[in-house]
Amino acid sequence: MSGIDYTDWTSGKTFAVGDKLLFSYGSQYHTVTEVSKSGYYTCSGSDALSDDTSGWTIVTLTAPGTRYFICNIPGLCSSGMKLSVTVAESGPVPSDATRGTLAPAMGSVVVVVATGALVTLALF
Ligand SMILES: [Cu+2]
Repeated sequence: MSGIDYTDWTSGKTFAVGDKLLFSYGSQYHTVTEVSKSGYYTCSGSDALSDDTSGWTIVTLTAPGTRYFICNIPGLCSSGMKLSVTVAESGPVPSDATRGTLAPAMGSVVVVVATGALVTLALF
């Protein structure tokens, strides 16, 4: 998908340590590539921290901080297929409602929050 701003879907959303991101997408068409902050802003997968094309990627948010994901298929990241998430320092766990939002497209990103609930965050 192009022309979709995935960042909009997650801006202002804070996640908790232990939450999981579950990306569901067409394996022939997209990748889930974790990159540095600069890779995120330049849409470069050359410094990839991890890369998956399986169509079903689960990322566990194990520590506080910001993590950056792009689609490494040429042209797609620059069309907005990128996602950053902020994981809160330990402290009050954000409510499930704070962590979820929804938008229509193909595939999905689902957040499995630490309380065990499933929250559809955005769609990939
Ligand atoms: Cu893509």
